[in-house]
Amino acid sequence: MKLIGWAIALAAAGLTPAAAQAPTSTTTTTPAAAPAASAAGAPAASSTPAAAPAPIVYGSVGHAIPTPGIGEPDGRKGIQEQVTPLGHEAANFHNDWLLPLCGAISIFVLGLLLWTMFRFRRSANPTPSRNSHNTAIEVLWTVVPVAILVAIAVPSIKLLRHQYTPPPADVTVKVTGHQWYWSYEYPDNGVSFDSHMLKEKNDPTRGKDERWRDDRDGPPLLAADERMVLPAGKVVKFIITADDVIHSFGVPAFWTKLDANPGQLNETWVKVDRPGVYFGQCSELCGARHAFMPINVEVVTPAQYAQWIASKGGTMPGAKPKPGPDSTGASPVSAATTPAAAQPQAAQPASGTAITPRATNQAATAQN
Ligand SMILES: [Cu+2]
Repeated sequence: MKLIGWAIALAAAGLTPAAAQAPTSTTTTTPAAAPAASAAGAPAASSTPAAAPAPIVYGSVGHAIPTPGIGEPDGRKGIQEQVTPLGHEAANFHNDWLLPLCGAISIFVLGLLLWTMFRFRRSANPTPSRNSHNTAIEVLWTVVPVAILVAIAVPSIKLLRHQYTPPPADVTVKVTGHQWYWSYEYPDNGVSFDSHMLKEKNDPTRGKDERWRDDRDGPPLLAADERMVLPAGKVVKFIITADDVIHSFGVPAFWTKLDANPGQLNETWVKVDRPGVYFGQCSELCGARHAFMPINVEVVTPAQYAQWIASKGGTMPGAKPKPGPDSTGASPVSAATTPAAAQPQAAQPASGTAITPRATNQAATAQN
């Protein structure tokens, strides 16, 4: 048994370096699946001899147009508008309690300093006091700071407790960080895919057939070719891990930032109040292209979510599985290869490599 485990681990490890190469080798081919229907986006049509992939329809599920200032930076100071219960609680704690408290303390200390400098200046106070003890003041300057710390600690610990006691999840998404892209897996639906940054049209590193970023995809450096789609008003559990080095899954509008560690699962949850497109980035320095692995989350109505799952070849929990060789209809591998069917050439290995590292992790875990 152990031998078989080792064999699997070794075989998988042999393939792993290919995964590390994936961003460079696949970005040139994968996005060809989705030529920009908009812009003068002629490139994709010329290259695919067989089944041409469906053109992108902006405004449809998976391609909703972001709202300026919501879920993305827009130059404003302060915290992004929050759209989850944890986000509301944390932002209110920061804006309504921490900031005023810090402000009040700073103003009080500054006032005390100025008053002391003026009142006890040498000309006004030629013979200084020789007091070295004052019980009342000593009690006060011990008790007041303790009271302030308690006043901060209580709501802070309450917030942590809410963060770490998630309600039962309606949807689970496994998020895996790779050098340098993200992959998302919906284990209950049999859907998984990779998400790469969209390059600019004039980027010399952009492949000939690679789709370029349109303003309707999102801001530069933040738009990705595939978005994680979530249903609004449902509890979503994120299981976060990494494939190679430490990444961090951060979406500011959700108040979510959690490290993605290889060989370890971190967990957090969100419940997004309203549909929209929300952008995030890898938030842990992970290598040369750390800045180029954005996170795109599109929140839609539950009905649209079910549609999207079906369009990705997945099934909703409780729905009848599709008939086929794999009768469960929920195999991540079959689901992962489905989108690639539209483009026969090099895209298939891309999905394959996305699965392989997970096999490595599982094999390694089986050893422990
Ligand atoms: Cu990273």
